[in-house]
Amino acid sequence: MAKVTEFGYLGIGVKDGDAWREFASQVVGMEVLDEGDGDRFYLRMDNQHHRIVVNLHGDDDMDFIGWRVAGPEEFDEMKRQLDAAGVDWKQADGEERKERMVLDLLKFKDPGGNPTEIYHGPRIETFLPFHPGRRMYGRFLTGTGGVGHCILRQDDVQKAYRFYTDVLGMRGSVEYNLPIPGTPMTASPVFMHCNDRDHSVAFLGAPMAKRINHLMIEVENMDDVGYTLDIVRKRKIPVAIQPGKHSNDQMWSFYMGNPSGWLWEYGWGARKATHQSEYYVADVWGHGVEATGFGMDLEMQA
Ligand code: MBD
Ligand code: FE
Repeated sequence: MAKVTEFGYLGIGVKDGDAWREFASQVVGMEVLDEGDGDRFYLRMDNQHHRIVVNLHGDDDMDFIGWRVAGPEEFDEMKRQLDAAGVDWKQADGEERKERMVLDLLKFKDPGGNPTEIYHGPRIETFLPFHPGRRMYGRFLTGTGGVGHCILRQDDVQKAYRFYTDVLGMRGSVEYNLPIPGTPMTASPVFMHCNDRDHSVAFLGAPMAKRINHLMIEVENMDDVGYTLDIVRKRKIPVAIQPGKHSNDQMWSFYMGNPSGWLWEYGWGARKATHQSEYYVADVWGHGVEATGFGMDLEMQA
């Protein structure tokens, strides 16, 4: 069975391109590449041409997510897996491959309706070292763990779980059972991994206003989390989740509102995927809810 190997890129649609340029480079530290046909710009995090495409005049939501496979054989095998699952996928043409800067590419929608792409062969530009948009102590931690992780909308989490395991070759499970205060209900989000990153995608199991709830990016040096938080506080950017440590990836992280009104999680120090299922009822420490309305209003403290 072919398996996806990393969450390799993300496309987002934005209304305020200038605000996004400023946010991505001066708040987050990414490198802005002003290429494209004037309808988009790119964000670089490492030696891959880009990790994020920012499409202008968008709807302030995710446009597409790209999952990498190892090479041409796995790419063909993935087509057979999609066919066997009855997925309506489309082979990209040369123009689309050029735009994504990959050797080959196909597109479909996941069970939640999220535009999803499988590709192999990203454009790696080691001759052009990553240059952060502002000062950083270290670098973004991508590598074999890909961009980071995100939470995507699914109407039926069980169906999504089956699709991401049986068709895309990922593994995962429910990792938290969190009591929802004032109700007899429990929130049971599902986390999926495809490499040593603890999770590359997760599903909340609760209604979501947007296709994406948050993108997590990781840095190599803990001081970059603090340095970024200081910038966020100085600029009065909303902090939806205060610094804290998750139980599953054991990462120090906080969540800030981006110019499109969804969240970016900024973290350091995650442990590697355990590759065995576990569940938790609380986070290790912190992660108190601060700014509400970003779809992350549930306290995760014991
Ligand atoms: C995460 O990265 C996360 O975003 C949540 C809500 C819980 C555990 C890990
Ligand atoms: Fe997260």
